[in-house]
Amino acid sequence: MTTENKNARYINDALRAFFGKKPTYCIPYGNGHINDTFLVVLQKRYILQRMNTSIFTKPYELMENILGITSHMLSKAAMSGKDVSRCTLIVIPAIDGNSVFRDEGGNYWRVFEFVESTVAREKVEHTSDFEACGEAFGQFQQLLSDYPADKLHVTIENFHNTPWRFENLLTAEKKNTAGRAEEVAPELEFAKARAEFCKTLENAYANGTLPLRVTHNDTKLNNILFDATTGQPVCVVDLDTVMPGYSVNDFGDSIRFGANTATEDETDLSKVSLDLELFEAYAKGFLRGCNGSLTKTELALLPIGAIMMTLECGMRFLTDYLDGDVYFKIHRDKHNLDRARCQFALVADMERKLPEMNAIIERLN
Ligand code: ADP
Ligand code: GN1
Ligand code: MG
Repeated sequence: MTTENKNARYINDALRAFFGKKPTYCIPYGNGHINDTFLVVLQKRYILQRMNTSIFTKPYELMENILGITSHMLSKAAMSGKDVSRCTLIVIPAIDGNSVFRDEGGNYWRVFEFVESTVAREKVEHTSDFEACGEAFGQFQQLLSDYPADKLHVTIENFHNTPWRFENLLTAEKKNTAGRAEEVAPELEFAKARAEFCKTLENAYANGTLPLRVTHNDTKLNNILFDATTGQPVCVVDLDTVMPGYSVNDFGDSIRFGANTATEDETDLSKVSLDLELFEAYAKGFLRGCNGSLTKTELALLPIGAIMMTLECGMRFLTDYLDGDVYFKIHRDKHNLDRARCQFALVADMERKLPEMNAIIERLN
């Protein structure tokens, strides 16, 4: 059987396991870099995902996290009289009651309710929407502030351990699996010049000044769904990496993606820069959402979080390019290299604008 035929059979098996029948249609959906996502239409719409188990190696533990987090958020929403139908992901179990289905090829599948009347965005359209997005991610962190962190499984070890990501890059350079190390010498130099900077947050954690919180850890714009009519954020999705982490990284990753004047994979680097107006709008919303819970150190480190997440993400794209594109989905030749270059160009601009970022945060406090 061809790979295509096999895949079609696995999808059909998954659909049967969750719905017991063939849907009207089932098509690839969204722009995630990790899982295979499908929109399934029966009487209602659903999201079917083939989980990426080379990355998330313990799918049952992962789903235990998601069930725990979502029921925590649902009960809080219910208590505050909010619309519970769209406030978080809702897991649909398979017919046998399990939250995960394993097909004969060893693929793991899951289903969520489709969050209706929403859109995902790849680019900020209005400054005020980005402020609302900051508030939503801040609130997300607040909602989980009383979630027992020891109940959470670590789904990816060292996910935002930037010094570890830096070491991984050096290992990838040494191994030179895809024979691309020479080609990326300038990018490697760029990262190496920031080896000490990479340790900033880990050092602050080690000396007790930066707290661990339950954080989302993947706060890019397309992991939040906006109401199709009002444009307001309604639901934070992609809960696979909810783990103990630093609030400044949740702030930083949103800035990396959403406050870039270009897209994440822009090849014309003259278009890449940090939009300070968007930075300020997001910061305003995030601080409101966090509702005064951030410590002085966290507040002071927000701009560093933005630089750190952009540098770390650039290093991860570069590592993957050196490894032969085995982690992030790519859609063209050198896609990971383009993404890495774009992140590094943004880091350089953020470094230039650090005094302005600091002044904004001081002003907002
Ligand atoms: P990945 O881990 O690959 O990024 P995501 O879980 O983020 O996968 O899903 C990919 C995209 O699918 C999201 O960016 C979002 O646009 C869309 N999506 C995910 N879950 C839902 C849902 N329950 N309802 C509507 N859209 C969704
Ligand atoms: C991945 O899953 P997705 O596409 O929302 C990645 C993030 C990166 C991001 C870069 C589990 O996010 O860490 O910042 O790509 N997710 C994982 O766009 O590695
Ligand atoms: Mg995603």
